[in-house]
Order: sequence, then C-alpha cells, then structure tokens
Amino acid sequence: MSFRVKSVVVLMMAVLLMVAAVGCGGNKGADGNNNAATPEPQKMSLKVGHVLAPDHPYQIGLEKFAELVKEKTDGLVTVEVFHSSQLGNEREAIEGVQMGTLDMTLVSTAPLAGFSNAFLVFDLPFIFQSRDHAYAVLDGPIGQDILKDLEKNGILGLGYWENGFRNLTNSKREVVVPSDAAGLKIRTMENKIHMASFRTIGADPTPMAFGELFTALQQGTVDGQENPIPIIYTSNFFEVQKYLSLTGHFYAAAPLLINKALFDKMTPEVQNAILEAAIEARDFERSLVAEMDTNLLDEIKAKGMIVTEVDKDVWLEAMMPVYAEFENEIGADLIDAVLNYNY
Ligand code: EAX
Repeated sequence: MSFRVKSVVVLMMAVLLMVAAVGCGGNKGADGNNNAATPEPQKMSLKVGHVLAPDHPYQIGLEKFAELVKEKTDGLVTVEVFHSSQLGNEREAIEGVQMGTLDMTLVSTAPLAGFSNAFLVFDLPFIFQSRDHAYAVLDGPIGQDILKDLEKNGILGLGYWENGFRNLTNSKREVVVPSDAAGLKIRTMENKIHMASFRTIGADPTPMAFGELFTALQQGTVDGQENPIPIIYTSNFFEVQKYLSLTGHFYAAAPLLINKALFDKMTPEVQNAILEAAIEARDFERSLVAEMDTNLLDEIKAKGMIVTEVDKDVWLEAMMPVYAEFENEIGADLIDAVLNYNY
C-alpha cells in the first residue's frame, strides 16, 4: 500500500475514533453529568388470583395490598385482584405462578404440600393452640424457612396471610364427638393429612377443588366440608349445610405467592415496596379474619344453621394417630419444634 493511501487510511481511522469518543461521552451535559437517557422504569400490572368470594378477607386484604403497592411505587406498579377461581383453582394457580403464566396467588398451605413436603407440618390437626402460636411459628425462622423451600420451584413466598381455624359442617346430623361423623362423606382439600385425619374418625374424605364445593354440597355429592367461619359465611354454605361443629381442627395459613423470576427482575425499590405492602396487608387481613370469626357466628345462626360447641381435646385425641402416621415423613423434630415453640 503506497504511503499516500496509508496516510488517508490513518486519517480516516483517527476521524472515526474521534467521532466514537464524542459519541460515547457526548451525553455529558454542561453540568458534566451523564445525560444518557436513563431508561424510564417500566409501568407494571400484576394479576393475583384466589378462589374465595369477593367479600372474603382474601379479597379485601388483596385490595388493600394493591392500594399499598400503588402508593409505595407512585403508581408504577398496579395489582389486579381476581376472586372466585376466575384464574383457576388453588393447585392450578400455584402451577401458574411456578410457570410464570400467573403473577401471584393467595392460597391455603394445604395444596402446597404437593409442591413441597415441608408444609405438611402445618396441616396436622390442632398443631397450633392459638393465633399467637401460629403467627410466632409462621413469621419466625420455622415458617420462613419452609416458605423459602418453595424457591426451588420458582415461587417466592411474601409471607403468611390467614384462612383460619377450620370447622366441620354437614347436612345430615349434629356432630358433637368424632364418632358422630362416622360414615359422613366430607369434602377435604387435596391434602393427605387432612384426608387421613377424617379417615381416622371413620368419616369418608373426598378431596375436591374449592370451586366445585358449593354445587357438591347442594347436590349431596358430599355430606359436609370443613372451613373457617368467614368462608362458611361468604360462600353461603349456610344455604346447603344445616349443622356447624366448632371443632377448629386445622389451622389454615395462606401464603401470598409471586413468580420468583418476575420479582427478581424488579428494581430493589419496587421489591421493597411489594415486601412492605405484603406485610402491612397481611396484618390487616389477619385482623379481619379474627373479627369475622367472632362477629359472623350470630349471623350464621340467624341463617338457620345449628351451631355446636365441642370438646376440642376429645377431637385431638381421636385424630392423634395421624401424628404417628406422618412422623417419619415430616420429622419428629420439626413436629416437636412447632408444637412446643416458645413464644
Ligand atoms: O384457601 O379449599 C379450601 O377449603 C380453602 O379453604 C380455600 O381454598 C381457601
């Protein structure tokens, strides 16, 4: 290559390098700050689904969550709440959050046992003696570690909300002691401990998605079911159930779940806003369930249900065999740690 041609090539490269330098640093304004258009944080709308009625604490609590998230992110993130199984039943919703086809869901722990065995301990009959006991375990290291176990499934738990202490209803007869339930077809959640507990007292457990339950009760496909007072009332079970026994045999915690990959993509500020809102709304939702547990009993009686107090110790003794049946699977240490948690 002749000297002349070489000189032109060198000159052209020098010009290109200068243009490139100006191009990179060219966003420096007079103030010396980099005025490169920092990407505007993206507006985001999250969908959360649950299976309960529009006037249940799940819905009211999630509406509070939506309000707090919008406020804490200055409107950047909005949350749409879908009730009454519009986005699928609980197992489908958990699968959806796992796959990322659904952003969030609020479910009972019972169906989660199918995704992580660690949750089984919470489904043992009478494992929690009170709300204070439940909250101390769930919000402490034991509950948080079990929630963390979901992350291997791509699901992030944002804390435990509350479904509540579950009571037995049926359309056939008053149930005072466990043997009164013998032979009754009782719908349970899709959870092997719940089913074993009712089998132990001689009932006939039938696992079923919540969305199918009212019709099954109406048509007599099942004789009874078990749920907390707020669900019995807001799902109108008093229309298809005559007898309510205040057994309080299981405590159902309700973790708020979000797709982990979606959460991980959010900015730290948005993540903190969502975490804070989830805890503030959790406390609001828990207090609402406790309030309804007390206030709705008279309403349920007024709707014609016969409400029976029972001796819970008798029910615990009758369901006790499930502890031995599942001890190896759950772990004796974990059962003991939960039962005797110091709070
Ligand atoms: O989590 O299925 C049930 O009985 C649950 O209480 C309900 O799905 C709310």
